Amino acid sequence: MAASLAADAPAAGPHQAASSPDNSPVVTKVEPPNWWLRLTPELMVLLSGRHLEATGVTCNLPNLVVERTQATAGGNYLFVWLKLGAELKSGTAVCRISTPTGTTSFELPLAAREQTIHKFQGLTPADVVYLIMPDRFANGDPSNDEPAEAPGSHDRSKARAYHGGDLRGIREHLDYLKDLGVTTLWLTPIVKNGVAEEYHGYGAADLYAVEPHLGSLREYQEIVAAAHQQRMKILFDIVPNHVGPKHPWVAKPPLPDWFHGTAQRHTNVSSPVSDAFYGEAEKQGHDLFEAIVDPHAPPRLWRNLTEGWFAGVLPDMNTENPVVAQYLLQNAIWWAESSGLDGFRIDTFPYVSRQFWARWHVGLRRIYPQLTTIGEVFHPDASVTSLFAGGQRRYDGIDTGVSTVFDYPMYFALRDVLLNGAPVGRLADVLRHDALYPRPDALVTFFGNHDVPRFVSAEGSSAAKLKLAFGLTLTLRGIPELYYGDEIGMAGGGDPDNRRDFPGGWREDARNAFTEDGRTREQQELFSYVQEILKLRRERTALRSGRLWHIFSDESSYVFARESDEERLLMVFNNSKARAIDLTLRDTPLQGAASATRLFGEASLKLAGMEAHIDAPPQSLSIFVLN
Ligand SMILES: [Ca+2]
Ligand SMILES: [Ca+2]
Repeated sequence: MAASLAADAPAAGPHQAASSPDNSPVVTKVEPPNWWLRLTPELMVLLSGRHLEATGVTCNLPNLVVERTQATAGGNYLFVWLKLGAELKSGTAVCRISTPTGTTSFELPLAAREQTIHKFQGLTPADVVYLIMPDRFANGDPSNDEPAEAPGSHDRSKARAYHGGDLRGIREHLDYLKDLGVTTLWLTPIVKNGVAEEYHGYGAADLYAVEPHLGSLREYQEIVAAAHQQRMKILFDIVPNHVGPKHPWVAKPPLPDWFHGTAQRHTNVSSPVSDAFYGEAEKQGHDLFEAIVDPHAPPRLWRNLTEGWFAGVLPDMNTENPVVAQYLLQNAIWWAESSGLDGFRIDTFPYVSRQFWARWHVGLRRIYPQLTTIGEVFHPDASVTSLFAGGQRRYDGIDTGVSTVFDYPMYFALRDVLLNGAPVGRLADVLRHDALYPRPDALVTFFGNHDVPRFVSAEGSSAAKLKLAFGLTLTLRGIPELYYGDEIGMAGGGDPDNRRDFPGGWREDARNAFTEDGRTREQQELFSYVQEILKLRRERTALRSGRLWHIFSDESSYVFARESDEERLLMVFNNSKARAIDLTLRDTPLQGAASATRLFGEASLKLAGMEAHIDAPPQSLSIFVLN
């Protein structure tokens, strides 16, 4: 493999050797940079450097055995597979590399695992996720705003430049998040990125380093520890599908088939067929994942989606290559073990083969059985999204292993109902598809994230509708996810306008919305509304884990119950003008209720035997407990 690549690309790497006084081997990078005892039986180390055509590799620690090696890309890389014996003791392994032109060595620190209690916790429906884009939340350390290696990268006046937010800034505001009532932070990717406009983190240039604008590995470890101390959890945003265009692998891949294609020759993520293929009248703005989960679709209909380069520019990892798969699995384990994180949000989930996910999850769960993984499947149809959920095998026999997926179908329905005047019955229609999911209660519900326009700025929106979006997301089944700043009604259009700085996160900001004094009256009203429902969620088991029952649904209203062992709650959502709703509780889990007490909102509810009379104010959500 190495020889053929060198022949294909004679101008690559080896020419650097001309500056070297001799052709002696050099190691410039070790991945992973360290590992742990009794974590995995084997470890694959990827060395970068020059003249690494090893004839032998030996390590100095007893019970650390070099199983095999493979030099590639004309000696620019050396893979070393190590067997870690059960008797191996902690210490720094020094491994000596012999080549025809000399010797060199690399070091691999091997440590005992730290205590695992209160780490790798995973999520439950009692959790509420808060999504933060670290560059845009709070600047805790102005000294890292423009790292020496990235001159000109920091400019708050430019929407696509780094703004200075960082990990320390988030850690310093954990009390704000605790006070709001969220339990789990999802930070967009923190790995080192390549260029000035990759403040968003989805263009990795080094999968084993923290982006210097955001801080250091130490600071990531500190924020996870601080969150755990506050009984909060942290989700790591991981992107096995691709790296960024500036990753050194792009110019010099470790293996000829490290990526799907090369920088010069690759396909792009696009569907070879139009939306009309499945009868859609017009472009719906999402990729045709239907073809990936369609038993009748030959590879021609989906291969571009799984092997094409995302956005035409993001180098697509060849996850079918077992060496690539091992690299990516080890990388996920390394971040987990290094930090104690509680789960992974998985980017671009459908764009990676289902077989890869199955194996990746088996490898991960062997070590971290509780860890939650959440797949991003950006699609409005539950018959599509549910097929990616783990814990089941359908026609292709593959269990992806992913704990759950985002509830994009509910996202689309919430926006359609609240903003576009779609019938409220759309909500019940989404919910009836829960039969397709192994764990519908763990679906991650949301009405906003960093990829869509802010809810309050979308056409047809209003402050009242934003409240309803919060109200429904926090009372329907699932694990809710909130997008930073929506709780104070932050505005913004499409990417990157939907990623504005949180007001008060920078010392020079005129207002500090992290404090009640710094919030405007409107911001405080909304903040209190969200805080109050989150408090109810903590107090009421039925809101967290209760079974959801439809009670009433039509064009403009949806009335639903949540039933736990302890209690029965009734939610009344009215999307139109003030109205009365008469309904019967006969043959529902609410049958036999003698009284109703309002916990939240302005509606009234009168019970007369099995019959209920509700007066619902315009555009409102109310919560009752029935006894
Ligand atoms: Ca900073
Ligand atoms: Ca892919």
